[in-house]
Amino acid sequence: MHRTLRLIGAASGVGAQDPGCHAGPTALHRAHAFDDLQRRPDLSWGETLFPRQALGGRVAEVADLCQRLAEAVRQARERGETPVVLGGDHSCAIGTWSGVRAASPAPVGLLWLDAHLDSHTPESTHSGALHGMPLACLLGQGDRRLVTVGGPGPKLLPGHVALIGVRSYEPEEREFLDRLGVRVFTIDEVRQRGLPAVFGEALARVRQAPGGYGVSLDLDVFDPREAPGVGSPEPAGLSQTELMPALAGLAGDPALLALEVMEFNPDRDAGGRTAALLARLIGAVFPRRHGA
Ligand code: NNH
Ligand code: MN
Ligand code: MN
Ligand code: MN
Repeated sequence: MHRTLRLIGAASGVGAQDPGCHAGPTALHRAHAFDDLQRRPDLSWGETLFPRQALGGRVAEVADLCQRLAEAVRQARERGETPVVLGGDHSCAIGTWSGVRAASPAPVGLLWLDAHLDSHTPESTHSGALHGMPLACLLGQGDRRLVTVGGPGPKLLPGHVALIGVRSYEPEEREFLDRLGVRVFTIDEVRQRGLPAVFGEALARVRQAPGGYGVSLDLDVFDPREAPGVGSPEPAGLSQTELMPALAGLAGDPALLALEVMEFNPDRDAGGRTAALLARLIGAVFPRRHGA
């Protein structure tokens, strides 16, 4: 199938305790690892959105950025483009998937690849960090200003969501997801069954959504030895050898609506390895067609 890719930067750091991911999109735009991608005729780098110091504190700031991101993503989808959102801390997922949902006539699914669950509410969070809450917001729970970004919530239905690679979470967020019936594939389950089996099952679930599905990839799903440039490194993650073939299997799937790759922190990216991994990842999911 023919796609036109639209890269959109979301330069948020305010959603995390360590704000280093705010520099992610700008660093990628300049990175040599991105040169080949940016020469592709089927890809354009659209806007990079920066936070504005909104009156009302961090929630207002994240809500404002997500509102603008949702609008950019919705417009890209309505032009028939495939948005590829680059972060930025993971709180921006609220904007990406609210925008995808707004452009879709039917419910959409979401595959969430992350070391974490990102499913806290303001009541359950231990850290207070908003990048620990976006999935709960998309499922309709959390601060009203975030739940209603780009339209009324919930943006996702629990049966259309699956997480893979999880290995660090607090009990309250796990209880929240279990109560809703969201499927969580922990790294232990991946180790027992192998990634191909787990990935296939997760994909089958999110593909049940009638409107298509998206992928939200938090770079900390990878092992930090391979992807050191992330906001919150967690040991014992997935290897590229495991995850890249699974992601390459999505290439050409017309039901895939958008991709986001979040939590890139250039300050921690020794040798530019994570930027290079990210460029390869986009190329794997969206290979350039011959003659295109
Ligand atoms: N669960 C933790 C919190 O709520 C960690 C969130 N950090 C992430 N999420 N990087 O992907 O603060
Ligand atoms: Mn994470
Ligand atoms: Mn804690
Ligand atoms: Mn995350």
